Amino acid sequence: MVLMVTSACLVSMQSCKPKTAQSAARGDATKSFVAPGEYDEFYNIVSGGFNGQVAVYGIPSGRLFRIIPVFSQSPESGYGFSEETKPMLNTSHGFVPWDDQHHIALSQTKGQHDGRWAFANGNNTPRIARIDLTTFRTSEILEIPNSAGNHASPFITENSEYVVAATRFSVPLDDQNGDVPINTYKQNFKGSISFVSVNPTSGEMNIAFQIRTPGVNFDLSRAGKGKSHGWFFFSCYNSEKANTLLEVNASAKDKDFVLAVNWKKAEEYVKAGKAKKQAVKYAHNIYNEKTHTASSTIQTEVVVLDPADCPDMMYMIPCPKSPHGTDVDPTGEYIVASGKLAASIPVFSFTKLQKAIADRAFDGVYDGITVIKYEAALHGEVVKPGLGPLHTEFDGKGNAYTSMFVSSEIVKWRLSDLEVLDRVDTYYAIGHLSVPGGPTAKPHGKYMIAYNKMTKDRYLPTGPELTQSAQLYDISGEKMKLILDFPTTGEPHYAEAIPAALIQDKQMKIFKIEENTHAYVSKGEGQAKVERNGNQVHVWMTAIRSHLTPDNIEGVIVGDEVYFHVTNLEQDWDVPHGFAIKGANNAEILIMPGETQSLKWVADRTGIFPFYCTDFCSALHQEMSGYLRVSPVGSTVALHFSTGTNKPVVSADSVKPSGSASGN
Ligand code: RUQ
Ligand code: CUA
Repeated sequence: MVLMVTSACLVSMQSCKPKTAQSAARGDATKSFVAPGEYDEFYNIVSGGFNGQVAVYGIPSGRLFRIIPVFSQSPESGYGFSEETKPMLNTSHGFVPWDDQHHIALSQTKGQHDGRWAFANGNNTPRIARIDLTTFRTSEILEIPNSAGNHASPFITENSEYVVAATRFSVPLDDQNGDVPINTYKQNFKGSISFVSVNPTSGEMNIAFQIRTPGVNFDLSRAGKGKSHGWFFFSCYNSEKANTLLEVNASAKDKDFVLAVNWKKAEEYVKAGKAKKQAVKYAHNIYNEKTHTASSTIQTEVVVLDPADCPDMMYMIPCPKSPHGTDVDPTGEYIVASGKLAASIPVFSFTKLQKAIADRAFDGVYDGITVIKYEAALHGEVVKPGLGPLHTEFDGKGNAYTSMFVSSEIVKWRLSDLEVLDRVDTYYAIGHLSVPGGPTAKPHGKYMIAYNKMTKDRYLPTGPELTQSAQLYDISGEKMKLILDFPTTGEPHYAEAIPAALIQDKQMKIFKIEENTHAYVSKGEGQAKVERNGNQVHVWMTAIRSHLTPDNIEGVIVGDEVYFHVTNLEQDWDVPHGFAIKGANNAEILIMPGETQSLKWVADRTGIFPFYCTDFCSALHQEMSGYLRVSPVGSTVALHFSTGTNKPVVSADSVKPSGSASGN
């Protein structure tokens, strides 16, 4: 199949569809079969690409369990629509309800998955999110200043000391005048790498420091581990510093670079006071599971290291042709850099890199950064592996698996002697691949998942847009075997799978109502009420099978902003209630047991507006509803609420003009 790929394919970076696809493409699905009622072996946490969310699948079944709202509003749960969650999407640009989510990093302790958090990058408006794996909800979002295109992110160190964020686009720094001609790229555009610390107890993120870099494009990265712990490796392209037609102009040079950063040394420089304060603006958003409310704070300062002040902190390793993935093997010795246009895959040795630095085996300087001699750091090259290498994962048995976009295949090769051992087709044009635990010191192996960029004929067609194509392979034997196709949502890029046993027993089942400190909680129906404050009407509402309290509300006037603060009084697992009202300009809210969430609704006309529970919660779910009456401006209808009783008289005239809210 590889032989059929023409060089035209290679140059245009387009996938060439294998001719024999249908015959070779059938897998042994019995190995992915999980019987009804049985559990999967792994949770697969998958990036959502342009849907801005993160999805959770079971492996080996490929069943979809959950879409976790992260950077995009979700009308299904009310995330980003409810008053409590809107601050999660706040940025220095204001409310940004969408992003492009590419990479996942699961928290690690001693180089192994610890099942606490999943980190996710927002590519477009640079952000990193932290998802709590006990709630499968977004707990925190941190905006990254001095960045434009947070692509090389959020890769993590072996004890979750840091997640990183390196900018894809170099741009003038945030405190510079950015109003410069684009063709002054070489003078004015700079790169930046952020080291975001992770609090070992709470998980809270903070920008510990940034490093200013030459104005290249950072693509991907991996932390060192084991012997290379303390180092970070970033692939960069556009070392040409082109600002137009990058397709051609950023591929002019024979070699770009892998940037090796000694972050332990960077920490020392920060301690020694070498980092300079810079005025910036970025949002830090945290969701509090006790108040069930997010807060957003705008931060105004970062500290930045300039490599010119920090000798020996980083080195450039030459790397053929616009490297994409830079992946570190489980031992921490090998750094695999995949040049998208290269005919071979260079594998660097951490030991040799250290020796090259000690021996000063240098090859000049790139924009102030010492360049290591290519051969001095090289373990060797995988020769003719396939076309368009992108990403490499590892099985912990000394083997590496590299995705080949152009030749649509995965190539298995041996780290020690760089010999190609096996190859298998993907359908089609694979981007990322993922072995459970592949980026850790102890891969779980067994399976490998391909995330393909083209779907073509793999599924029933659905108009111009096809579903996304993921494929599962059994890698337990010598030969890789296709065992399942499963469609995915968004456009998955990277994913990480983790043994179910590490998280399934830690799941939060309910929020304790007695611990709910929401500003508008009602801890029982007796606390339900309606109050007016100017043109704002606040409704303290409760939900329990199968009624809402209050369920009759009158005295709302056209133009009022009504806030429904709904507390779900249930204390049983799997009994959410929803809340929706006719004409709402936002979404529903879905409220978990013990939780309070608020929906804002503006009365735009007179009339009766039904509201109801949206989640089929009981046999009498359809009865779980109520009515809100809106009267015209100047009306004398008093604010009134009730459940289960009617007011004696229901006419506007009979209600006292000064009547205040009253319940039953
Ligand atoms: S990328 S297909 Cu955005 Cu991770 Cu490589
Ligand atoms: Cu509550 Cu349906």
